[in-house]
This record gives sequence, structure tokens and C-alpha cells, in this order.
Amino acid sequence: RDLKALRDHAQNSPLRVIAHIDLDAFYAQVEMVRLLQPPHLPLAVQQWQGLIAINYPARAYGIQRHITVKEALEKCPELKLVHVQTWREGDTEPGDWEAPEVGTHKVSLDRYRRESAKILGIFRERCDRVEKASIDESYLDLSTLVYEALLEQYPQLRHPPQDLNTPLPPAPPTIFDEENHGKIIDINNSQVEEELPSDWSDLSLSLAALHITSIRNQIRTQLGYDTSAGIARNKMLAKLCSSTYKPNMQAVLREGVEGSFLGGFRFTKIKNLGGKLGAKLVEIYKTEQVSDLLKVPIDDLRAKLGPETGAWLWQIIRGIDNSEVNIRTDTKSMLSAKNFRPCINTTVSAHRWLRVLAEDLSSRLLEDPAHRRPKTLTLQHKSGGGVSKSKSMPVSKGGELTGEMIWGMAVGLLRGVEGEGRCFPCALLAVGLSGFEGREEGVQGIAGFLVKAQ
Ligand code: TTP
Ligand code: CA
Ligand code: CA
Repeated sequence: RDLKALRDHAQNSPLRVIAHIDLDAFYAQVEMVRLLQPPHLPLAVQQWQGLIAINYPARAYGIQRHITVKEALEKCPELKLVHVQTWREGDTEPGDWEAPEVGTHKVSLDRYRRESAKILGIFRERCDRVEKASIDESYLDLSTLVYEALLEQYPQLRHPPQDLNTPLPPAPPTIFDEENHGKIIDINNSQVEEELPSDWSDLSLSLAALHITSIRNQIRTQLGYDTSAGIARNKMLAKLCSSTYKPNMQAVLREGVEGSFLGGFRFTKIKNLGGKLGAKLVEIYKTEQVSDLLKVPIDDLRAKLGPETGAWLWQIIRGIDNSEVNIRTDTKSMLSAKNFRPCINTTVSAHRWLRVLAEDLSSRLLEDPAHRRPKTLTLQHKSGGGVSKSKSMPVSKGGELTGEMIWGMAVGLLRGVEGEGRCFPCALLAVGLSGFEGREEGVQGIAGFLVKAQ
């Protein structure tokens, strides 16, 4: 039954394995590779006067995100600084400008999105169920891979008995070693490197870990990037694992140690507990530690948080998470915006900025692996007095949606705003695309084909 559930990538199989992979200091690595910087030199990526990505050599100087450029250079005078690419008003391509300013430029993330798409391409080549979670992280459901590897390596599993409740045969021993599997998190949250009394779930983890090592090696040889990964029973645990031994390392969480592993965390590190709900918990229970919440009975959680949230929380802090790896590219909308401080005052200037927003959107559309098309285009406008307006129009069907076409539509909508008066001074312009539809199924089909064809 467990094997069958694994084959069907069901959430309840004890053999299920999920990996979470996150790029180390992502934007900084992209710049290091592009500029052929030796890996040991400190480098940080700058946006205006703040730092948004800091490589690990620079972190050794105590440089952290959101300190200013000036403070960083005091800590490390030889720090190499790279400013993110920007568009100048009216530009159709982003560039690497010497000293861009927030008043005359807009940040472009194209370079990082392009690298992100290459990385995702490798994940999809090597795994049939991938969820992109952000620009530099993804979840991989390794059920299919593990199922196929188990059947190949252990022929005794190939012929399931009639009665699905028949236990699996005794599992052969699993030997984890750091070089091939990464670090193994055991009960005391320290590492073990010995033969363990193992069962089939350990074998699943071990096979998955080998596969993730191989994927991470491929990312390094093909693209030059270091990654960190977590390998565990579900998404929540995999994500917590991936940051345990950062950078350039993966961690495996064995069955049965979830409780002690989680007990060491502050619950604000857990997804959905970082925000309001987390703050409410701190207020009610006067603690930030998972270990303290583990002592609270389920009825108390339900009474204080509501039946559903209470039950969900009770499970999540015990490492139970049945959420699926969502393989759909679920971009439902895209927005490109520019705040103006000071306000802009002319139609010419507004048109030039709309061009930048339009080009930004069209390059992001090109990177959508499913080449989906939006149904609606929306223009948002905010006046100097803070009044917001928004106007929409349908996007006609047809070929590629170019920057020029998006621009044309946005200019048309702006004319409508101008017609109603009070267009200037203008404090914000934004162009949005929504109602994406189209060829998802086809893309997933191709991904599946690639895995089989290996
Ligand atoms: P993170 O994964 O949060 O951080 P990181 O990859 O730089 O470093 P780590 O090794 O700790 O994972 O974010 C990924 C990228 O997103 C980061 O390189 C830059 C960008 N980013 C911002 O622009 N602003 C932010 O506030 C954060 C958190 C990230
Ligand atoms: Ca990262
Ligand atoms: Ca990240």
C-alpha cells in the first residue's frame, strides 16, 4: 500500500520524499559568475544605497542585508559592489549604469530571472514534479524517481501481493555518507555517519539524497552556482532542512526525528507563522519556541485559534504537512510599477515610463515556460494628491505580445485617465497583466517526456 501510494505521489505514503533547493546568495552568485570573480572574494549586490544580496565571503566581515553601502565598505574596504541593472526613463533595454538613481531609473531583475529560468529548467529535466517557490527556490517531489529506483534496485518489490496490507519485506541496511548524501540530521540534531537500523523510508531518503546531490552537481558544472537543499518527508520540513547547513550543503531529515528537530526552532521560521498568526501566538502563549507550543493540548489551540487553525498548527509543529508540490506555473498576474518621487508632470515623461514598464512585462512574458497569454491589461495611476485610478482593457488574441504592443495599450488607457482630468502631477504608474491562460498541460507533458527519455 505504501509503495502504491508512492507511485501515485500520494501525500500519505511514509516513503514520500520532498526536496527544497535554495540558491546561496543568489543575486551575488549570478554577478560572481558573470564577472568571473574568484569565489573567495567578497561581493555584494546593491540596489540604490542598500544591499540586497551578500556572498558568503562578504558575510564573514559581518556584512548583512539592508546595511548601507557606506557601512559595508567600512567593514570591508575591498568589497566588490555591483548595482542591479536598471532601466532609464524611456529605455527599451535595462543596462548596467554607473550611478543609477531612484528618481530616474527603475530596477530590472531580468538577469536574475533568466538565470532562475535556467536553473528551473534543470530541475524540470531531472524531476517530473517541480514547484517554483520563488526566484531562487523550488520544491521537488521525488516520489516517481524514488519509486522507480526502488523497483530497479530491489526486484523483490516488483510483484506486489494481492493483499495490499502485506508488510514490505525487511529493508536492506542504508548507509549514509556525507559526501554522497549530505549531512544527516539525527535525534540530537547532530550528524551520524554509521550504519543505521533502517527501514524502507531511510532507503527512500537515501535514493532521493543521491539524486539531489547529482542535480546540485549539474547546476554547479553547467551554470556555476552553489545551492543548499533539504530532503525530508514533506515541504515544510524540507524547507527548514535546506537552511540548516547553508551554504553549499544538503541535509537529510530521517523519519522519527521531526519532533526534536522542530523543537529547536522558533515557530516564526515556519511558513505561515511568520506574520500575523505568529504574532498572535506569541501574545497568547508568551513564547516563540516550537518546543513550548508542543506542550499545549490540541483543544486549547482550537479554542484559542479556531478549530481549523488550531488543528493545523497542532500538526505543523509536529512535522505533519500534507501540502502538495504544486506543479502548475500559477502566475495569475504580473505587475510592473514605478513610484515617482518627485512626481512627474508631463505626458511625454509618462509615455517614456510606460515604455519601460511595457518592456519589463514583455521580457517577463518571454520567460514564462508555458508561453501563456494574459486576457486583460490594466493601467494603475496615482495622482500627486494620492487618488488612485485603474483602467483595464482586453488583450487581443494572436502572436507574441511585444513591449511595443503593451506600450500602445497602456498609452491608450492613460489617454482615458487624462480625459478625466487630474492626470498630473502623477505619483505612480503601473501596468498589470492578468487572466493568464493556455498551454500548461503541454508543458508538463514535455517535462514528463524528458524524464523518461534520460
Ligand atoms: P534569499 O534566498 O532570501 O537570500 P540569498 O539567496 O541572497 O542568500 P541565502 O544564501 O541566505 O539564501 O533571497 C534570494 C534573492 O532575492 C537574493 O539574492 C536577493 C533577492 N532579495 C531581495 O532583493 N530583497 C530581499 O529583501 C530578499 C530577502 C531577497
Ligand atoms: Ca537563497
Ligand atoms: Ca530564497
